[in-house]
Amino acid sequence: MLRFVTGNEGKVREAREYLPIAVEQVDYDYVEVQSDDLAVIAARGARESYRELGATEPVAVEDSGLFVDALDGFPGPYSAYVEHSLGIERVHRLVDPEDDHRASFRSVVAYAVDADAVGDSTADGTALDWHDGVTVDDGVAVATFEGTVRGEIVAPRGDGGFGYDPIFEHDGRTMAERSTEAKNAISHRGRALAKLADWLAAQE
Ligand code: ITT
Repeated sequence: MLRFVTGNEGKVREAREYLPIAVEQVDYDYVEVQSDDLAVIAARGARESYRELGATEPVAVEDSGLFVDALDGFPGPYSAYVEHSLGIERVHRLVDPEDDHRASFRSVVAYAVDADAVGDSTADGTALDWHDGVTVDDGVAVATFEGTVRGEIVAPRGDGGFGYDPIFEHDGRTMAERSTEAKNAISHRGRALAKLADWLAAQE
């Protein structure tokens, strides 16, 4: 069983669709450190959550964001704040129609587990094909898995998904115009979760 620490039900829905293990949503408010690096934010959150929840089961935290090329990566790590303050329609309007509309969605899933459970694979490096970084501290291993998808910022379309999905178009359709399954197959979170799923399979 995996305890997914998040207040975002959309993330949990996608994780349940993707991972081969049971996913329980835990609403714990970890400290989101200020960093331009999603991996740092997610890894710190996972480590703190694992410690504070007295976890006996692995814990996952995911940090994600929309990085708009023409806005030098804005809103990036501040995507949640900007979504709730400006709203996605205004983010779309921030991109000058004459400008490049390209953008990336990025996701980092950080997975915290008792270091003994992954001892061999982290020590001899066999897991390195799947995860993008691992830190072991005080008996807790935290592995991070990254995923990115490129697309374009467009006027809102579709009523599926969540967050910025209606203004992010990939391959002719916005993310909000796809089913969860179809979005997972190409999305930043789907790609990060796929790496985690491969890694979990290799642990068995
Ligand atoms: P947590 O409780 O997990 O932190 P959150 O929604 O605050 O949930 P983040 O801090 O990772 O999540 O912020 C990510 C922001 O990017 C937030 O505004 C999301 O709505 C948006 N976002 C992330 N993934 C997305 C996706 O797949 N589709 C649309 N918007 C997404």
